[in-house]
Amino acid sequence: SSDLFADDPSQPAQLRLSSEAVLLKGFALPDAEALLNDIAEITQRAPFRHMVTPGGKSMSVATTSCGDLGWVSDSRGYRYSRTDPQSDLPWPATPARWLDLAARAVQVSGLSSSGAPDACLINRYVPGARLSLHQDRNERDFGAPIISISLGLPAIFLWGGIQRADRTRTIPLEHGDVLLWGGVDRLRFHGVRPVAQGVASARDCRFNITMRKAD
Ligand code: MD3
Ligand code: FE
Repeated sequence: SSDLFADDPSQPAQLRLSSEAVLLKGFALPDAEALLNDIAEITQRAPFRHMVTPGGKSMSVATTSCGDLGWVSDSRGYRYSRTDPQSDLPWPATPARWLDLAARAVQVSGLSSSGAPDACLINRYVPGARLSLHQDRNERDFGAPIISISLGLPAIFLWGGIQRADRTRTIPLEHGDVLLWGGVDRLRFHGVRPVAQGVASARDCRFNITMRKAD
């Protein structure tokens, strides 16, 4: 990977992980407090919950959504839904600042995009929570990159290949990092190692926002 702005300390590091995956270190830092406030507001109407996988296991990561489409899982499988199954109400609207941040990140990354995200999944990791290796393949539109924003406690991200058995790279993700991936990198297996406890007085959990064009 190469640091495209290595000579310019005023620019955040931009690391190309592969041909269509880009990590923007600290890109969301100026918006981080506002993003956390937005999450607190969204989760008053659509609380975090532990979805059950089709295999019948409750996820250690708690999830909720905002936008036209929310990601849901139950015994029938994974899918996108226009309503929150807990309330039968539409998901809260995506804050304008999130869409603005997504558009700026796409522009800086240089990745091509078929349109704005319509689905925002919010994941909450308490210490010990993890996300096992998986592919994201429930979206109909593979022409737009997924944009992920990491907030709170750091985590080790696992970045694999197109086959589950392909070897994985480990990538540290920190508060304020933005990761984008699309195209040929869209179907890579990926996961998150169990999140470690923070040091005293630091944040007590990790949040990840993923914005996708699902429809
Ligand atoms: C997908 N979330 O919600 S996002 C998920 O940190 C999810 O909460 C993780 O995987 C999280 O489905 C990771 C970042 C990410 C990075 C690279 C990928 C997802 C990726 C590469 C290919 C496919
Ligand atoms: Fe994923």
